[in-house]
Amino acid sequence: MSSDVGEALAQVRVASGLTQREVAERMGGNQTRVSRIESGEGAPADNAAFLEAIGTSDAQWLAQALNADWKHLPRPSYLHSDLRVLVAIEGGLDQVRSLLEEEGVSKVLAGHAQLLEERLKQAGQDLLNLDYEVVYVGDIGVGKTTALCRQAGLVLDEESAKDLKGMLLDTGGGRTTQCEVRIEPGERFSLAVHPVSEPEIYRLVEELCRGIVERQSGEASSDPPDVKPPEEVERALRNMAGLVRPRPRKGQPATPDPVVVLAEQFDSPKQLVDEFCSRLCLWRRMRGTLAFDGADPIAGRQWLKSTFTSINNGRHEEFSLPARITVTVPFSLVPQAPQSFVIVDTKGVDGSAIRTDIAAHLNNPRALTLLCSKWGSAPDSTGQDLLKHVLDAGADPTLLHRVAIVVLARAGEALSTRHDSGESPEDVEEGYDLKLAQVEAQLHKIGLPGLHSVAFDAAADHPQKLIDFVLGRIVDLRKAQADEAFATIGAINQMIENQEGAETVAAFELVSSRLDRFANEHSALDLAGRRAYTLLLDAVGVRHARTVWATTRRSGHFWNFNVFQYLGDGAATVARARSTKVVDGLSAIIQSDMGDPSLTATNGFLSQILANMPRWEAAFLDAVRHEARSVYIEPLANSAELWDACEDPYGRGQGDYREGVKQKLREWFEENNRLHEELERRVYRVWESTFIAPLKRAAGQGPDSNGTE
Ligand SMILES: Nc1nc2c(ncn2[C@@H]2O[C@H](COP(=O)(O)OP(=O)(O)O)[C@@H](O)[C@H]2O)c(=O)[nH]1
Ligand SMILES: [Mg+2]
Repeated sequence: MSSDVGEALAQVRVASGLTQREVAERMGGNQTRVSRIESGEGAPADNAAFLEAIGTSDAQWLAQALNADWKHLPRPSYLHSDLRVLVAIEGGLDQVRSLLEEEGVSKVLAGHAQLLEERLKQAGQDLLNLDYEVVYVGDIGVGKTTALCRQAGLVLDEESAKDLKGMLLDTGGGRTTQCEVRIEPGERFSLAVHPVSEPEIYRLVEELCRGIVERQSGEASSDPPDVKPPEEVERALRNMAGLVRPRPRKGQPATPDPVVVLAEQFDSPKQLVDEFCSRLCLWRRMRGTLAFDGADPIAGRQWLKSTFTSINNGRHEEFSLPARITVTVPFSLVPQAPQSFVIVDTKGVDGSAIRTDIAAHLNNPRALTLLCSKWGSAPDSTGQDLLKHVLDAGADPTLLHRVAIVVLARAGEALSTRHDSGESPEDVEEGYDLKLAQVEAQLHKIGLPGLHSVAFDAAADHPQKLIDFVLGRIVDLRKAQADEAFATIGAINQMIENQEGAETVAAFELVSSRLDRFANEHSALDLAGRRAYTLLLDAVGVRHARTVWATTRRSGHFWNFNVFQYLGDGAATVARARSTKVVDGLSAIIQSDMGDPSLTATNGFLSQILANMPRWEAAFLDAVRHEARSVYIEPLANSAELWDACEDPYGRGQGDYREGVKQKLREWFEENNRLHEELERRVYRVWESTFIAPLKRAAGQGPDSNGTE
């Protein structure tokens, strides 16, 4: 027996309110026997007798868990917080498997049973897993890092935390966090840094130097183009190169910028860039990890704070410019929760949240994304645009369970909100309620009702408020998964109970043949209404010109504007317009069958098909996204001529720069229409494999379970 048995048995007894002696009496034995059972040394029969003596529903569930074979799901810990759901799922999987293995089960029934089995297995795996990520997303300077440090206890101590000074990660007046930071619980305080690539560092230095030279030289216009890298990157690079701008001192003459002084010594910008790069001493900055080797937890926190800040600012001589930092801390990030949490601090949104890193978090089924908003503008347009974008290009039915809004309040803001009447709220709580009602109304207006939101002031509110909110979202998410699992189990039971009746068989046959006919009629999609690249061209037209330029310099791969992501999402958006029509048509047929009294026996199954359709559609759209990227990435990223032609006119005052880029890209896509055709072929193929084939299988018309026709 495994070591968690005893602990689980003891827990059940404690929850029942019985003492060891009382249980011993009920069992007709002595207390020593009970205490042996609770230390996990009891034989299976002892454990069963112990649980029977206790007799609560928890005891019954644990008895079932101990009895189960766990043939379908890996055996969970007997301390698992969702043990009873998992026991029920394992039982449901057992039933559906035996049905499938029965002699002479009809192909139609087998198809249905397989769909139910897949759904239930997935639910079991989702619920078994207790690992979650909490991801903070929002504009630069809204207070993401501060809020997450409060939530996860990443502070020096409570006192300094209340002054917002003692955060273990770097916080500041915006433009502070250099890169994505992932915080994980582990053995000890440590840091792992994944650096920015050398070619990218070189490009950044080039941009930094060009910005300075153009500002200095008389030939630049009064309004030189913006070519500087972001402030936080410039700060880190200057620190790394020992070329820090001097602090202005009152009453003293201004000291010149050392990069300007350096520039004057060279004839060409290239020489300046080379000098800057050589001063970075990248060859010395090869370290990837660093750990605190002391034992004192307070010293460990201080070490983390100062080491993190120095790496984040380029002041640690062994580390290069970070592209991603992983922080490990020797404590749980949400203490007392049954789940285990990793926290992710994303880089502040600069222009648009439509970024590959943020998209990856949103698509992660284990991640809860918190869209952080300023008080005054909540829900920030950043979050609204992001949600609209992903909803247009995807169909993940669980996405909105995994996103929530956090309104970050600052001193006095709660009381500044006004009732419709124009009156001020009486206290902070009322101010919060008013604001959240406004947020909800706005979300309703853009078609996102039901999204959860919370208001939090890192300086004044107890962190428990934010912790409870996060845990509440995870509880909701898991509850929705458990409810779905029970609905699937219900459908399995209904199918098994009715499988023999002649009427039922006829009803299933009829429903199946309709589904199959529908699948055959829709195995080819309608023609695409738009081109996949339209979304990209639209974005080029509205993103900041510097951002567009930066991506042309990186052949489309800029972290803040990734051309291939837009192509993928663009293709998915076009595909979604086509698949939605089919999904709607199928839903209508299923709903009408569900209203037919002669088909009642199939209702459980049909509602499972309805619930599963968004998953098939989401898989289709993911596949399309992937195919679009793979079709375009090679030819487009390697079109050096195109990218040069796009990069070159920047800052030369030749009309609207972005319009020019848009035009050149459009021409390229039109010249390469064969890529569009290739993508279309692949879209047809993935539609067939991700939507039509599983529908036919569920209708009992596909290849059967062992793969033979
Ligand atoms: N007064 C006040 N300042 C805050 C609060 N939260 C964050 N700040 C300050 O706002 C600045 C930006 O915060 P930071 O967490 O670095 O923002 P980020 O860029 O979103 O990570 C810092 O100077 C914080 O101290 C708050 O609740 N109240
Ligand atoms: Mg930050």
